[in-house]
Amino acid sequence: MYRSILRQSPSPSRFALLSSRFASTSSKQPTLKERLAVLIPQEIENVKATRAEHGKKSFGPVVVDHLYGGMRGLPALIWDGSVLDADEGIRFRGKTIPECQKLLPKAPGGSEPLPEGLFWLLLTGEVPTPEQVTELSKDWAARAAIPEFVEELLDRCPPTLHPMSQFSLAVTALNHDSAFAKAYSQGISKKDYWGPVFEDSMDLIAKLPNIAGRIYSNVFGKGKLPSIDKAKDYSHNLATLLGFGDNEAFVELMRLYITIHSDHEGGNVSAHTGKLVGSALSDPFLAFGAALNGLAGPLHGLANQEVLVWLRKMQSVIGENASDEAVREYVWSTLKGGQVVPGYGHAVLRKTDPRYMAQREFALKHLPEDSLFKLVNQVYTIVPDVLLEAGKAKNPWPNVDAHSGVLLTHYGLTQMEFYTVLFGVSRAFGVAAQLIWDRALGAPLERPKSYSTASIQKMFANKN
Ligand code: FAM
Repeated sequence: MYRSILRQSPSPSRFALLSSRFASTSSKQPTLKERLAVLIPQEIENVKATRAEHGKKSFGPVVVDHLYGGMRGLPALIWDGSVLDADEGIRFRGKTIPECQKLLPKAPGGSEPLPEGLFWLLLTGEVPTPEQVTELSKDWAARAAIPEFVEELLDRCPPTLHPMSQFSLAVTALNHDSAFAKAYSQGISKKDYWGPVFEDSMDLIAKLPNIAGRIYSNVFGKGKLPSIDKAKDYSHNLATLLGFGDNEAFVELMRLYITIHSDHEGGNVSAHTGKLVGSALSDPFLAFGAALNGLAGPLHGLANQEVLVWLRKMQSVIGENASDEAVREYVWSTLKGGQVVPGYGHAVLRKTDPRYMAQREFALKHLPEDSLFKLVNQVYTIVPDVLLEAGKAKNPWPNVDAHSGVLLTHYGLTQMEFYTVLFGVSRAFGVAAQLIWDRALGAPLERPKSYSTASIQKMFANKN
């Protein structure tokens, strides 16, 4: 049976083999685009073979509750970049977060993976060489400038406009220079879509630090934006634009943060929105702008802001260094007020999110004595029991958002309204990778069927 190169986790020996092949055929290692150009025809054949063999097979029943229940768990999408297991958590192309931390190239002197490597992995299923990652850093730095009219657009936003609204506005406006939109209007053939979508995706990712930095500076009065350093990696430049480039621990945090927030399989609101909008052949800027609007919701990415708001409110009500009993009571009062406990629960996960654990490990290494970190730990020992006792949430354990704000606050990035922007910068990596593959594989317009309640009643009348 046909087996895709993309599904294989490259073993160290295979990786060595690939590297030596590159070395023997050319002194310059292939770029990401060159590598994709090789992989895409193979994957097209792989999908063809899979559909020919399994295309008419049933995937289990669709029940009426799926239609009313937010399609929870309904098998409906294909995305090879990452897969989420309810108990184990996310794997990027088959690799867990600790494996990515170990295998992906690092900055000199750094110990967290460079997100450039994660993007390469998401797109190709292969671990890039340090040289390939450096080339990607350089490529993104060269594409980083944003058009003057987008700068002006951001400068004219009132500081009271939420940073996520400003973010999506600016990203949508980048469509002005979309290579794909231009190529489409000039009659590009379907089989070539992925090329300009790749270029747009690279531009999109590259320009996000300048957009995020400008929003941060405008909204929180941080003054003139520094320039990016073309010799530095993506996370370093993002940190610089936020005013934290001299803090090596913060730069390391950004590398880890972007890596773990990049992708969470295809069905979450932001990833799915990007895919859906892209299926109409909207270019990557329009598709990702839409994804950002989904990420801005409090049940999704805005939860990282909500966690800090909730923790601070709790401290103002029960004081700092409160007893476990006082924290427990506060959690109950949140639930009794008809609100959710932000940062807890998940639509798929049924265990503590490994993204939470990766951030906890980082905190234990870099800020074990931080008082807010101690509060997060205290909350971790209390909330799951309360949620279990309340009996509604299917997953009482913390998700990624329960931890991220504490780390950012520790280094002085205390403006919680900005936190989801950083989530958005990271999520671009997954959405962009998915858009490139969707166009390469000719993914069709998405168009599921909706029903009315009356039609459901009629369909099942007199049937048990
Ligand atoms: N606090 C209180 N109630 C909760 C809860 C929480 N943390 N998590 C779930 N529930 C409730 C939920 O509201 C629902 O109540 P109703 O039956 O009254 O509607 C019930 O438990 C069953 O929900 P579920 O099946 O366990 O979860 P869902 O799949 O419907 O929703 C979440 C998943 C993430 C939206 C939900 O757990 C939640 O609201 N959590 C708090 C917000 C949050 O942290 N979101 C971030 C998720 C994160 F991973 C991300 O996307 N970035």
